[in-house]
Amino acid sequence: MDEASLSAVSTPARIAEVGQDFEADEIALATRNHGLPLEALRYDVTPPGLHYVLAHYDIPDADADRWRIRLDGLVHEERLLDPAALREYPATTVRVTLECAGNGRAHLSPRPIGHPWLLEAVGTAEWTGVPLRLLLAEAGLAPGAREVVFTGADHGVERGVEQDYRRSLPLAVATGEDPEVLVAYAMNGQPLPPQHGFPVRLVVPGWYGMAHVKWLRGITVTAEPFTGFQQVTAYRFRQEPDQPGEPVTRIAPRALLIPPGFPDFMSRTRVVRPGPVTLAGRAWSGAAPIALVEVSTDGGADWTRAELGPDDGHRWAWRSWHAPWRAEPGHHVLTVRATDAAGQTQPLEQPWNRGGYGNNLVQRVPVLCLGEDADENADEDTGQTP
Ligand SMILES: Nc1nc2c(c(=O)[nH]1)N[C@H]1C(S)=C(S)[C@@H](COP(=O)(O)O)O[C@H]1N2
Ligand SMILES: [Mo]
Repeated sequence: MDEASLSAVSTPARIAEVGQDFEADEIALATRNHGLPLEALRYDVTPPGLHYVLAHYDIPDADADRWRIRLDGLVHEERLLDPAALREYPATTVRVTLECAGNGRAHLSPRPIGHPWLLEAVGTAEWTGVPLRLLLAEAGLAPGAREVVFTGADHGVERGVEQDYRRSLPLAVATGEDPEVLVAYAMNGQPLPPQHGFPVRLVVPGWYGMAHVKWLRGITVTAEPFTGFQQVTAYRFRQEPDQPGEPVTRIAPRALLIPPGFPDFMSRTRVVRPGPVTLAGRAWSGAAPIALVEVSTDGGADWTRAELGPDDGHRWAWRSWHAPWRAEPGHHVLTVRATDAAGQTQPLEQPWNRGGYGNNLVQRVPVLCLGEDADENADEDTGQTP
């Protein structure tokens, strides 16, 4: 009899045929790992239960009293930290918009098979913890230190490779002050919920989700670049499978609409009544602050500048925006695009790669505006939007 092997239960990277239905394993991932209901874009800080969730494997069974984070490798003094010890340091709180690098993947054609996010893999939270650079400075970096590898307590198999969830950061990022990487133990002032990394996770403001290692149990300073699965196999921009690919790092600019009007249950198509409608939403970028948000109500032919909400100093969190629209009966496609201060603008054509990472194609929202006689208050703002 053949030796049992992991390849029997673990599938290689795949791209769906154009027009191919979603597979049962994609649907299973989508129900385990929920997205932000887009109407929750209305909150400056996402209520924790509405923040998107992604876990590659299982949520570990974590006991805070027995939890230890081993800080080792190229340091002068190895340390064993526990969550209570982290709370002895002065607390730092940062408001951060977190987005999965796979957000938008399910809209790609052809579709990379993976977590089938449409556009809802985003959320904003206030994370509290200790700056990583303080912990590294206390342990003392030894000569030759180049990267820092973070290990989560979750364990699984991916494309035949058994592994702990592990990611690294270059030393300059790990010890940086802008953004400042946090070893976080609280979300919105409460202990981390199990699904968001209880008891301790990493937070890397401005970077896509994969860098924010949850259930953190190891911090290792190394001399060599880390070559683990989540670093060199996953999270690379590739057109062909054999390319090394560029690493996925910071969040590309994106704007989303708070869905206007009301939805059809199954199609989720938005329905509005004729008259003034306030279009509103959020925009963010991990590279530079948001500089411009534009809205199109004719599918992308004409663009008008939206008004940005107040700059409240939360550099690493999304910014609100709004724009007036007078809805007329018929079918419309609303589109919104963000530009950041580094000059990056969302593309109108899909930026395709095999992993479906960093796809910040503009959002398109079909809207049906009902006929005049469907509404007796056509001249008033119908209050269907915030
Ligand atoms: N240990 C561990 N950390 C992890 C992951 C994981 O599977 N295991 N998933 C990463 C990915 S891909 C994303 S998008 C974010 C999601 O964070 P959230 O669930 O708190 O929104 O966690 C990251 N950190
Ligand atoms: Mo992710």
